[in-house]
Amino acid sequence: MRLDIVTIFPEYLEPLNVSLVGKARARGVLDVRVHDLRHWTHDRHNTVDDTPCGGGPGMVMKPDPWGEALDEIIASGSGGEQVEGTRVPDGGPTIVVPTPSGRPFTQELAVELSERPWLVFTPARYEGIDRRVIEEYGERYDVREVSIGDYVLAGGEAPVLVMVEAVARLLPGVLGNAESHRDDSFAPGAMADLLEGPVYTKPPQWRGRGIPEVLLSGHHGKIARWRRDEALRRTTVNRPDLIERADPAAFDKKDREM
Ligand code: 6GU
Repeated sequence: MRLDIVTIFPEYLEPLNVSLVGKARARGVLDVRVHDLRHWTHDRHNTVDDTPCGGGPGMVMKPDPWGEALDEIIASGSGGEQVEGTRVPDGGPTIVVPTPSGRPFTQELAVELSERPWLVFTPARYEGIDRRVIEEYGERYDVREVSIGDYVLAGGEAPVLVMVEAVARLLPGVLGNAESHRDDSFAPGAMADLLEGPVYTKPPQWRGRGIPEVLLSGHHGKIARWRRDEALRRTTVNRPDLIERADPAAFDKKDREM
């Protein structure tokens, strides 16, 4: 998969060299390219923002640098061989625009994006990007305005780190064990949309605290049932909204399988 990220703070994306995403890059599963938006400015001060039309607080990112950046990046990738064995098709990239005004970023969207060969992220600062940029590229490409939650951040770079990690760990060969996805909280259909329950490892006693006996019993049916009960308990406390939405029939089906 190819990822292009256009930002005025390239150093903010340095964590993409670390851990799971860093290893995926080193192995050639991910081809990540971080670009400085100011490269596509032409004035002495490398200006990327201007005052909002109609007035109001803050600044708005000018359309010109974004247009030139996206044109050049998209042209550089169209039709060519990117990572070994990963062809970027002529359909062009999926463009992900991080914004608190976007659609929620969910596990479902992470799965969808993980199936695309090429993603371009456009993290903005200030009050966002001139609307015409989103309109212009929306006519030619799949453009997604995405928010990572109901709070306001100073820019889209941290959301890009979040989204790239969520997508990268779904790519074939990135997580050691494909089974690791199966019980993820929010994995589609996994634990019928429950949060994951608590986990334990050795030693069996720590500061006077033991491990639930059932986990040491070797009884796989009982363990599965216990985990499901704990998942339900945790979801009820932390995410009552998920319980509201849950399908009771899905629980009943699980019960028959246990
Ligand atoms: Cl994607 N951007 C910003 N600036 N704030 C956010 C966000 C994105 N998602 C939640 N808050």
